[in-house]
Amino acid sequence: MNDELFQKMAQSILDGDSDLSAALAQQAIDAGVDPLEAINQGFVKGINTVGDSFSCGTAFLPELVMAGEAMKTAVAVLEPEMKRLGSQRQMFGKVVLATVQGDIHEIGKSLVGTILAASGFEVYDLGVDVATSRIIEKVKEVDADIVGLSALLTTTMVKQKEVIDELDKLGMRAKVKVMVGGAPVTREWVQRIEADGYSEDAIGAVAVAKQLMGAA
Ligand code: B1M
Repeated sequence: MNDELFQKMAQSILDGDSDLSAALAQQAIDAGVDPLEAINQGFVKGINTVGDSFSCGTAFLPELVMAGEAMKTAVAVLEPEMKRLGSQRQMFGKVVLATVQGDIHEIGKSLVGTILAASGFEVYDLGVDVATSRIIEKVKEVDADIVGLSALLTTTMVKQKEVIDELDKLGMRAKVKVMVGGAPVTREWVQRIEADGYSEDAIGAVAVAKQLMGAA
């Protein structure tokens, strides 16, 4: 039913057209389309195609940048609606969230943060390219229950392990659960670094976070 809208959404990302992606996001809200469905069935299809073209050498960095901007703009329009739909009183715990050091990919991490916040978690989003020391500092400051670490590059995944090792060294590992994610993260990697939880997507991240809090 919304196929045509979803196709236009994907195309707006392929074209790197932020004005259009924002307008289509608003159109989805006005039509009562679930914002997460709009992201997954529409905009994400576009960004994945751009990513594939980039890895084959048929798209270049400017296209990747413009597609990323168009995606970010669309998600920003949908964000208040996601929060509104998920708004609830029960609180599950505190999450410190970051994209690890050396990595500036923010869209997936921010989406995870928005959905967690809408699902009853108190989220402290430190942003992108965040040093391990800064993450640990924030965990101590807010007495976090969970640390959420996003990594989109095979070269930055090691920073997820660095945070776990540091928590271990400081004797905080038993108290603070670590959840990891990002496109290159696999179950095998999760086991290897002994993270407590992993999810492929934002909805799954909520289920995992609830499990880690013993609430699922
Ligand atoms: Co970059 N990039 N990028 N990029 N980029 C990838 C990741 C890449 C796979 C593209 C490719 O080659 N096919 C590739 C990585 C290869 C690798 O290491 N395996 C790549 C590369 C190489 C690079 C640069 C090195 C390019 C260059 O400069 N030569 C550079 C690195 C810069 C750096 O970080 N130091 C770079 C830069 C960029 C832009 C800045 C241009 C832009 C980001 C813009 C922004 O974020 N503001 C960008 C983009 C847009 C991408 C792709 C196309 C899309 C990423 C995205 O936003 N996806 C990406 C290819 C791809 O993934 N298809 C690519 C949509 C988002 C909703 O999904 O982020 O996967 P995702 O998040 C999901 C799940 O992974 C999961 O839930 C999210 C929601 O469903 N998830 C979690 C994520 N974090 C989680 C945390 C959790 C749980 C689940 O718990 C805590």
